[in-house]
Amino acid sequence: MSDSEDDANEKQVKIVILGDGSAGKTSISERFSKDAFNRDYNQTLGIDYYLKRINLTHSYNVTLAVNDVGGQTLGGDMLDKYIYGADIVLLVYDITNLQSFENLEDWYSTVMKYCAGRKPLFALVGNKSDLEHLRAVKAEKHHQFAKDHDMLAFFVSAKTGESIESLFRQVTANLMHIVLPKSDTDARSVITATIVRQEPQNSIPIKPKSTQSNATRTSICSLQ
Ligand code: G3D
Ligand code: MG
Repeated sequence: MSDSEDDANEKQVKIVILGDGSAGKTSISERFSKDAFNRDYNQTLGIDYYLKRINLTHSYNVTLAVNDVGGQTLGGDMLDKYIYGADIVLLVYDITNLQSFENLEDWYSTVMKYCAGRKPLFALVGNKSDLEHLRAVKAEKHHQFAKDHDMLAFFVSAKTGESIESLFRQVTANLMHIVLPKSDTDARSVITATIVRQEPQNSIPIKPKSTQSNATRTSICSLQ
């Protein structure tokens, strides 16, 4: 997270999206950045990069640098570079694919290995919630994983757009210690919020301990 010296209310946040191939990382990135869902995706090779500026409060703007990492890069040479400096990591799985959920343990430990000195804010993202009838991962498992790893937890659908905007707004607000009102669901309009110094309450389903006192979070991610 970097502060602009010209405008203290302008921030840039690096978000890295990880998870197995076909979990929906590119679809989530495209839905958020372009409000589009494309059925004809090619497999992401390496990384795709999106920039989107959001308005968290009437005077508080954040530019999100969304890094969509190809699923085939777990264990790849470049993954440490992609993760470097991440403020937020979204761990995405497909709720109809149990293996994609179980592999998140490896994704999580890989990020932790590369960011030993500075844990980013993590969020667990169960994608394809429009396919509820095909669900292979129980919601309890989803919440338990998030609790065990001190993560925020979300269910979204890149296809319908459900909770996509809300996901990005909430993780960013949490990183910034901004409490968004409950009415801030998929909001595209100006949002009123209060900047607080202490831990946000009630607006986030699961609160990571790691973000409880990260006002002094550094922007250094040590590589090994
Ligand atoms: P990836 O970037 O994680 O590899 P993609 O995943 O975004 O390329 O998506 C993989 C497949 O899942 C794509 O279908 C895409 O259309 C589909 N998909 C992504 N998100 C959703 C969702 O929310 N709901 C549903 N129903 N499908 C989704 P194809 O057929 O191209 O493989
Ligand atoms: Mg992709």
